Amino acid sequence: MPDKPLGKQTHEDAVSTPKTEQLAQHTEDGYGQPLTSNQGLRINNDQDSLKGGERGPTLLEDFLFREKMTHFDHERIPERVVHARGVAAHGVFEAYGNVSHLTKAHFLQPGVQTPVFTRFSTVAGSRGASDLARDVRGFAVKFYTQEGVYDLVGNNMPVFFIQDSIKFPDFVHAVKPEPHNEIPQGASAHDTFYDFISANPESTHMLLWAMSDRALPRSLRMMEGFGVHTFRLVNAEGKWSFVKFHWKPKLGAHSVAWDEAQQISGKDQDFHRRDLWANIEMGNYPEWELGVQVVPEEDEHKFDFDLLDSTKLIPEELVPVQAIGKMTLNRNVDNYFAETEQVAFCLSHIVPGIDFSNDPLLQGRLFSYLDTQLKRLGGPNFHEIPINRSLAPVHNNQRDGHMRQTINKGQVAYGVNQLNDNYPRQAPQSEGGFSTVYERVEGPKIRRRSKSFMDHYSQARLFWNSQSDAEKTHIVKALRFELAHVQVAYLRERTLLQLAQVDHDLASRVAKGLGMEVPTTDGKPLNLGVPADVNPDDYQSGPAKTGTTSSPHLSIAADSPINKGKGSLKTRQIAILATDGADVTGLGDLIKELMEQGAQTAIVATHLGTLKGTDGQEILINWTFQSTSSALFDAVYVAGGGRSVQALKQDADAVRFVNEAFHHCKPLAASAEGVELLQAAAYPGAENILQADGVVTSTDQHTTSIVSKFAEAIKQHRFWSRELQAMPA
Ligand code: HDE
Repeated sequence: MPDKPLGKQTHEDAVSTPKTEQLAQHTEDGYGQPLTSNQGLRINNDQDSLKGGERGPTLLEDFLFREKMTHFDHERIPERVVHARGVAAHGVFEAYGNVSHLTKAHFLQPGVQTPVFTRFSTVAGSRGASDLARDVRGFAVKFYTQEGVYDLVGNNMPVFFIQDSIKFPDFVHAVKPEPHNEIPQGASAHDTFYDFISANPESTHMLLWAMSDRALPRSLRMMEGFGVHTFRLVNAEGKWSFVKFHWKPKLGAHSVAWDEAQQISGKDQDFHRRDLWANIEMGNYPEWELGVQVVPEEDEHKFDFDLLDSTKLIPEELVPVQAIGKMTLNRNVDNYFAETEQVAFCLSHIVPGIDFSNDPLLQGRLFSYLDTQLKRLGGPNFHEIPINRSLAPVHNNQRDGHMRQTINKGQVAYGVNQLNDNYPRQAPQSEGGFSTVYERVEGPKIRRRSKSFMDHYSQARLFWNSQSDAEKTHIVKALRFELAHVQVAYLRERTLLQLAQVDHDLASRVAKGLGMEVPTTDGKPLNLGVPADVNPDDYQSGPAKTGTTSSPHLSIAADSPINKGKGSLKTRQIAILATDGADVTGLGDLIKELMEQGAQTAIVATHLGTLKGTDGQEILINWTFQSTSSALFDAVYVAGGGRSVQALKQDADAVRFVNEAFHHCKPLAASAEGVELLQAAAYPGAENILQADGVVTSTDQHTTSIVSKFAEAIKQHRFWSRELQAMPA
C-alpha cells in the first residue's frame, strides 16, 4: 500500500529517486555488517534450519533456529489494558511563566528547557484499533527534568467518568468489548457501556464530552490536553496552592464529522498517527502552551463543586488559565516498540514543587500505574529502559530483579551504613529533596464519598449550554447513533432519563431520533451505585446549582476562545480534482499560493501517473478516486477544463468525493467548468450547493480572487451551518 498524501516518500520521490537509493534509505540497523546471533556469532546460513539430511527432520541441536524463534515468540508484551493504541514523539518544553511564587519546580522556572516525550492514545480500542474511534484521547507527557522524571498523564477532556478509582475496573469492563463475544472493538456504542452510564449519574458530565466533537479530533496536533485532577503547586517556603493543568494547541482545537470519522477508519485507520509522524518529519512541529488554573489554599471551599471531584472542571470564567510554558514536539521515535510501547507513565513520577491532592481518583491512580508497569514491562527495573531513564542521576540501594541493567559496584546495598559513609544520603529540601506537603488529615476511617461530590448534573448542563448549535446537534446525533446500537430498550430509556436531568431539550431531541418519548421517573433511583447500608438519599444528585450557566471556553466552535484568530492554512490537506483535459493554466500558481500559506495539496484523478492538460503540460497525479477519499482532506478544489470535468462527472467515485466533502461541511472551490462537478454532486436538500456557506466558485480559471476566498474558507475549518440546514436534528 503506498504512503498516504502526508507520507514521507511522495509518489514524486518514488518516481524520481533511483531504485538502489530508494532501497538504501530503508537500510538502517546493521547496514554493511555481517549477520550475527545475539551472542555476536557470525551466521552463514539464516535460510535453512539444521536437518538430518536435506529432506530429513529438523534437529534439536539447531541453536540458531531456537534463538531466533524464541525471540520472535516473545516479541509482544502485554498491551495496556486501556490506552493500548498510541503514538508518541520527542520534544522540548520551555518554561516562561512567572511562577516562582507558586512553585519551586525547576523545570517550570522561566527560561528552563526540558526534553519531553509525549504519548497520545485512544482509550478503549486495542493496539490495532482505528485512530478515529469516538473516544477520549490520552495526552501523557514525560518531562526529563534535572530533578527527576515528571509525568503529567492527562486526557483531552478535563473531567472523567467516575469519582473514585475503585470503580475504574467496572467502568473499563463496561466500555471495553463485551466479554462473551469481544464486540465491539474500540467503541462505546453498546449495551454494557450504557448499562454502566445510565446507572451511574456521576458519568453524565463526561458522557456529554465523549459524545461531543472533542471525541473526534481532526488531528492530535489540534486538541487540548488536561491534567484532569486538581494537583498542588508548592513554593520554596512550602506554601501551596491548588492547580489544574491545561495544554492549549497553537493550531486551535478542531474536530471531524462523525460520518467522516467512520470513513477515515475504513480508509486509513492510522490517520492520526500518520498525521503526527508526517508533520514532524516535514518540520511542522506541533506546539501546545501549558497553562495553569491556580486556586489559593484558602479558597478551597469557594466553589459550588468540590475541587477534589474529577467529574468537575473549574470554569475558566471563574479562574483564568495562565500560560507558563510551551511544548514543541520535534522528533519522531526511532523505534516504535522501544519507545512508544515501552514508555511507562506513572502518576507517582513527581518532582519537588508539585504534589498530589486528596482526589480519590488520583489517589487510586498512584497505585495503579506502577502496578501496571510491573506487569507490562516484566519487573521493577522498567526505569532502566532507555525511554524511561531519568536524566537526573539515580543512586539508591535497590538491587537486582528481572533484566537489571545497572552494574552496581561495591559491597554496600543498604541505607544507614558506615562502610560507604552513609551514602547515598537523603537530600534536604534545600538541595532538592522531595517532601510531601504538610497537611493535617483527620477523620473517621470510612468507606464513603463526600456529599460535596453529589451534584452530578449542573456541570453537564454547563457543558451543554456552552456548545454552539452545531455542536449541540452533533451531541444529539452521537447519542442517537450510540443508543441505536444498544439492544436492550430499557437501557435506552434509562439513559434518556439521565439526559433529562441535564436538559429536557437534549433528552427529547435524542428521544425523537430513537422513536421514543422522554420517560418520567419510574420510581427507581437514578443512582444504582449506592453502597449497601447507606441511605440512598445521600448518594442522589442534589438540586441543580445556578452559578455559571455557560462557559465559551468549553466550545470548540470557530468563534470560541480556543480558536478565535487562529485560523490558518498550516498543514491543511487540499485535494485538487483534475484529470486529462484539465485547464492547468494557473493551476501551478494556485497550488503555490496555497502551499506558501502552509497547506499541502494533492492531485486526485481518475488514474495514476500523469495527466495531460489542455496546453499539453503534464502534471504528476498523487492519488486516484479509488485509492483515497475526501474524508482524508480538509478542502476540495475542482479545476476547470471541459474534457476533465466531463470525465469526472461520469466517474461515480469523483462525484461521491465532492458530495461527501460537502456533506462533511468542508470548504469547496471550483473554477470555470469545475463548477459543474459541484452541481452534479448536490444531494437532496443541497440543490443550492453553489450558494452554500464555504463554497467558492469562479467563472474564470484559477483567479487570484478565488485563491484568497478559498484560503479564507479553509481557515474557518468547517461550515457546520450547512448541516443544520440540510440535516436538522
Ligand atoms: Fe489511566 N491508566 N487510569 N487515566 N491513563 C492507564 O497505565 C487508571 C485516568 C491515562 O500513554 C494504565 O500504563 C486508573 C484518568 C493515560 O502510556 C492504567 C484510573 C486519566 C494513560 C491506568 C485511571 C487517565 C493511562 C494502563 C482511575 C486522565 C496512557 C496502561 C483512577 C487524567 C498512558 C498504563 C500512556 C493508562 C489506570 C483514570 C489517563 C491501568 C486506575 C482520570 C493518558 O494503569
